[in-house]
Amino acid sequence: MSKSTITIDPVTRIEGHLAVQVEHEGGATTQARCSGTMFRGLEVILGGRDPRDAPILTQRICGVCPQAHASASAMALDQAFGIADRVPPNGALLRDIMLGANYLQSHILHFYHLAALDYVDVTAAAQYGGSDSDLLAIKDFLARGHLEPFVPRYEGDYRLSVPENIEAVKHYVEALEARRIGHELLALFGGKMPHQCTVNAGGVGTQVTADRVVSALSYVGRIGEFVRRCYIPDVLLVAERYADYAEIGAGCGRFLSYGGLGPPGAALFAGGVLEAGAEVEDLDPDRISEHVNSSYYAPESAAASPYESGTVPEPEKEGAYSWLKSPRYDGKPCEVGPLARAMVSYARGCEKVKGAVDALLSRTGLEPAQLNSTLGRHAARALEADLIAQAMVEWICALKPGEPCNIELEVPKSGQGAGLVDAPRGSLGHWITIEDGKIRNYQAVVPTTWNGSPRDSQGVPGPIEQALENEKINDPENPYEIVRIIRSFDPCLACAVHVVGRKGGLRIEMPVA
Ligand code: NFE
Ligand code: MG
Repeated sequence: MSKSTITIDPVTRIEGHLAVQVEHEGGATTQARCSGTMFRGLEVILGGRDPRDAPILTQRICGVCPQAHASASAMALDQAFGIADRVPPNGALLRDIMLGANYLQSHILHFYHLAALDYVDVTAAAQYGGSDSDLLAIKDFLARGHLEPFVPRYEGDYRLSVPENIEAVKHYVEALEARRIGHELLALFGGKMPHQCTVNAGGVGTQVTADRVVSALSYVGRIGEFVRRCYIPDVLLVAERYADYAEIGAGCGRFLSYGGLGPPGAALFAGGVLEAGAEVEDLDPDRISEHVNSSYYAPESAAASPYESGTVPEPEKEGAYSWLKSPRYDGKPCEVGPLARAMVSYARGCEKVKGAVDALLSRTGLEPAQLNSTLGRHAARALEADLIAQAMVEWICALKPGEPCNIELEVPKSGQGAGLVDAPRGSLGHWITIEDGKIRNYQAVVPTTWNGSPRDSQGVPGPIEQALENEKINDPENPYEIVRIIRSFDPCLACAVHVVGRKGGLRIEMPVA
């Protein structure tokens, strides 16, 4: 068989605009290229503004995970203002409770409304014979020929029985409600979601009251119940029927996590960098840099530190094929996200994560090494949703009604700060430099920028690119394996390329090696 190329542009059922080109030969993939196809440049908008605008504006990077940007931005300001140790416990807890609510709705969104449709045949609902109103609504929807958003899709590898597919479609509808509850929980303390209005430097501008605490416990209890009743069992069912996906889609094998979530000393996740077969290393943010060799940015957009890296677009740049930069740790690509958090936290002996991962391994019969796979990413995300729902009960109970949630502060003339948090899709850093009381430079290095990055200064592909290489392709006209691998990373391109061109996205040609 001769060498040819599969181009998927856009990749659907992810957030934002991603194109991939995968070369294949003899039924297996060889090289892959991932391209973020839109320039956004939120960092450019921040230059010259009052630093306190940053948590408000950076949330607009994304409507899926705005809370992660609010937390990262507020933490960068806390450090730059020299007040990081004065944020009141209520403020720190509220930031994590709001971020936790964002995680829960985001993970449920990803599995049910985006990725599960790769494994669940929604059209089975046409055969439903019962009286459940949700399923009858979907059946009616299908009967009227309204198949979007379920089709078009890559066909042909659905392995659940008709009753199992129908049950999963019921959960698809319930998942919409679970996500609504997640948004309401966040809005209890943030005023609204997406893009709440209370998180800023020094804490959170709201009040803890007994009635809000009680409401928050009720909301999180309902989402946790959905996770345990539906999400975990559905992921285990997919793991059983699609067991071969524990061998498909291994990434670069190097995992990075900033850790965090929860009070100091009792954080749910550990930070570190872990390379397969090696000891976990402490994370040193000074070893993070951004490369732009394959990105549509001028060379000054890369720097040894994100404090100095800029955002200067160069859309005609020779050899470039993506609007994503290439973040690297010690010059090497790293996978970030739920799987990376699980790997690093496990290696550090974090009790709760270890318990959950060990239970998963014994239940599924998977070997630890098989977690670095398409299935491993879905499983890690589901376990994490359960752990977060449980931990949030503790965080909510630790709130002290009537006590302060933020402090008075003054904007310094100059300062620098980094806010490093783990977002639903992985490690998120915001770096700010303040001069004359205004933002001189702002740089966000975002989870999907890590995972979806193009080739770096050494020509090394990014984690998703690596996951797509050397995989079997059953039918190049119907490359379901490729989209399953990509979606397991839960890419978000809005985050990853944080100025939308006046005429929208550029359609680009990727240079084929
Ligand atoms: Ni737009 Fe985000 C998360 C962040 S991912 S969803 O999670 O930060 O690149
Ligand atoms: Mg950036």
